[in-house]
Amino acid sequence: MATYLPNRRDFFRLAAASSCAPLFSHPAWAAIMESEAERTRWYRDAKFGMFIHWGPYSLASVEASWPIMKPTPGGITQAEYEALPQRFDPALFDPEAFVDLARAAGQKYMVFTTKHHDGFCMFDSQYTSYKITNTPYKKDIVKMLSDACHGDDMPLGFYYSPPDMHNPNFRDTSKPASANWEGQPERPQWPLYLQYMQLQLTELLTRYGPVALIWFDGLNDQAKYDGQRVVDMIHRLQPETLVNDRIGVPGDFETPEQFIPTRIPTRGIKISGIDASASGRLQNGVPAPQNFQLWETCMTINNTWAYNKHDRDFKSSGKLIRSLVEVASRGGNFLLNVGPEPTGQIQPEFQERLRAVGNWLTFNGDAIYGTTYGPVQGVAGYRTTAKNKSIYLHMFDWNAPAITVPDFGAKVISARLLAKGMPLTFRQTERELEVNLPAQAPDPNVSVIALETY
Ligand code: H79
Repeated sequence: MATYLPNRRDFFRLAAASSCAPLFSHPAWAAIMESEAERTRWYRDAKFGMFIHWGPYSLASVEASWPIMKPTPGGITQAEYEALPQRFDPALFDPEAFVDLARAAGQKYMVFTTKHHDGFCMFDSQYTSYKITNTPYKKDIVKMLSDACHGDDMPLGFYYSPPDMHNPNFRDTSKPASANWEGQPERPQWPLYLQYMQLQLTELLTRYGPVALIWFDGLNDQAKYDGQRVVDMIHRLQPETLVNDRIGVPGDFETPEQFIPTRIPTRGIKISGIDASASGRLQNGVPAPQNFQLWETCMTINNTWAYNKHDRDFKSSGKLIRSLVEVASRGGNFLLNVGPEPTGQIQPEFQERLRAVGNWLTFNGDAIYGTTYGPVQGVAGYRTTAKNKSIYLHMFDWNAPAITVPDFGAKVISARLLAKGMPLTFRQTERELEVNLPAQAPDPNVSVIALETY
């Protein structure tokens, strides 16, 4: 029988309330958990963000950076790739249109590629000439986007790649990037590269207002970046900035890429590739709040991070809605990527899908924002999220006349269809809850049933 454990929000509320003894008797524990919760609160509540991969690579309909790191026969040459900035001129770029689109999608934060592995900077760094202000466009795109985000209270995070194909202190740039793209920490120049990273991060953290998070993409052997020093520096400049887990130290959240873990991630157990397997069965464990590991799945809408006119393999809006629900049901965030066109616009296929997800969230957002993993896991046909005394059943299958839910240790006082506010009749025993369903699913994608409990 499933036991309903208080969710993480409940825990922090309990720990914070002076009239209430914390669940853990050691006062240091409660203090640590509480301060962690405060730093990550906005992020936990946000649940859904927009990832943006944009750079001169968008001109060539090729993936960001990888064409020079792992060239394919007949593909773009490194020389051609490196010449792309000379033509980059996204005249139709309107940063407010990006923010408006994220809002319409129901996305609560944005993460932008300030520098991908190719080393090209979308900001006006004074430490390199390989940057946006030396293109025909000339303007600092990171500044433009930061201003638009801050003007609309949209948290903005910076993707920053530690691997840097352009910097001669990262690798011997007289050789093709494919020969040494992993970097050369054994060379005497390496400390100069680490200094370059520190200087650029200082620019990013001092010139562009509050930075919601830094999203490192360290690839392999991340220990060479001296991550703790980098994180300490970030926190000296902006204590509130969250940091992901790809610079050799654990960070604030883990980042499964292109897959959704099949269990709720717990601390001390790295989310592994095993969770990516299509046959990976859902697991029904519900961790105690203090064991929960904060995490974020990043994912593309088609199969490429950068704009690619040939990649027409778009996920449907229904699939994206279910992915968001799946992620939220395990306590995670969903960072969904767009690769803007070289014109500066976001292609209609992405816009349509994002707006469809946003439309679903207009009616069902209560079951996503501010929630954490639900008390029933690993079952077929539906997913659960939880917030305070509400439990939400996200119906993937609709099997009228009733849905049966195993006991989750809380007494239900009401059930209703969330989007319509329509009350549903139910019956609860010690073993299970049975909610009666109308014949037709009210939503073609995911219909949500809200349960209020004592
Ligand atoms: O920035 C995005 C990717 O470029 C980067 N992380 C996200 C957020 C990334 N890091 N590692 N990987 C992607 C996985 C590497 C996949 C690869 Fe490939 C397989 C590289 C080369 C073969 C994908 C497929 C990229 C080129 C072909």
